[in-house]
Amino acid sequence: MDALERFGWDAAYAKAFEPHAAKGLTPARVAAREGSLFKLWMETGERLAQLSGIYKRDLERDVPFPAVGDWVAADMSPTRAVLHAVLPRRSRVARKEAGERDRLQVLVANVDTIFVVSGLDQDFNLRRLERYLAIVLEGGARPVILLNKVDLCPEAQERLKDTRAVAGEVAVHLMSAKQGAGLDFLAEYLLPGKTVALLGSSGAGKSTLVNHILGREKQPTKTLRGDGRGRHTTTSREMFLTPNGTVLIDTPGLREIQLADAAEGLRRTFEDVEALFSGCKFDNCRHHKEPGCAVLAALAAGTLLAARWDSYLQLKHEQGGRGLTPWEKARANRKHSRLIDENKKRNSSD
Ligand SMILES: Nc1nc2c(ncn2[C@@H]2O[C@H](COP(=O)(O)OP(=O)(O)O)[C@@H](O)[C@H]2O)c(=O)[nH]1
Ligand SMILES: [Mg+2]
Ligand SMILES: [Zn+2]
Repeated sequence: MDALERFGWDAAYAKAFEPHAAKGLTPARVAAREGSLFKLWMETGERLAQLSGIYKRDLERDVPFPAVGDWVAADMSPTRAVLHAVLPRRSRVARKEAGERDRLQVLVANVDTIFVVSGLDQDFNLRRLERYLAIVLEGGARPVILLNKVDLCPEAQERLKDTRAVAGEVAVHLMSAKQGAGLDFLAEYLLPGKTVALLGSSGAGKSTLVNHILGREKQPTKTLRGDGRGRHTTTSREMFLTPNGTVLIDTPGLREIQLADAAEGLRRTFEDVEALFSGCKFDNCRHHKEPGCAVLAALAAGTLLAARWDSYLQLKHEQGGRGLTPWEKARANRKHSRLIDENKKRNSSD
């Protein structure tokens, strides 16, 4: 296998690269970013490259900002490596950029599997997991949920059950990165030429798992303070090659994960919830107070947990404004706020 293939290159990428090859450019994969420099992995080794002037100018329009995992076309002249183009992405994980502007930030690109890592300590949060699932499913990668720090959690089995209830088809594994326990499942995902990225809150144990897989202390891990919050943090996304030839991407914890457009991801994350809608008596049921509403019936029967319905409404609410005029957006927001309030009232009167 040549070097590029070890980093995930295949015939389809080679095809997409043809026009760039004709211009004498070299294929490479973005392994990390350091300020305005991109660390590229290529056939002959590693190099730092900057964006071409034209590419920078085009960023204002429609070319993507290169992300870790991207395949790019670069001019590897001996004096200066310059990145000219990004190949179409096969998958990506993107969130809405923090702050007001409705811009997309691509965290990683061209990933086969995403390990969504959650600590079984204060970190455990089903609502946040739903958010991660929606984001990952939207971007076309395969999510796998890892419940880490099983050594710290006497209720691990209970939590596994609760997680499986929201995970649908997505696999869930209990493990301890620190003790190296419960890691047999890794063999199913860590395959030569495949790319696996880790996502999850800061302190969940991502870098500990990366180090375990690499068999060396490559990524700094945190020393925990008394409150369970870490101090040393992985500061950027970085790609590694495992001993068996899997490309592994560690990421820093995300403080905020706002959904960008994720209609498809939400549909797949909440298939069980949306399946109820067809059982409502009225086609235009708003699942509010309508008679014959299958959602209200499921909530009353306890087959749909109020917290999950709340979560669904909340995430739909965050999606609500997309593509609408400000006036329509305000109206949609009011409607969703009302539904969320109603649901809260219903929960507290249980
Ligand atoms: N008890 C326990 N601690 C763990 C486990 N995995 C990671 N940790 C600890 O959790 C802290 C944060 O781990 P780290 O890998 O830096 O988390 P990251 O922010 O997700 O990369 C460190 O102190 C690790 O030693 C585990 O399975 N069990
Ligand atoms: Mg880390
Ligand atoms: Zn209904």
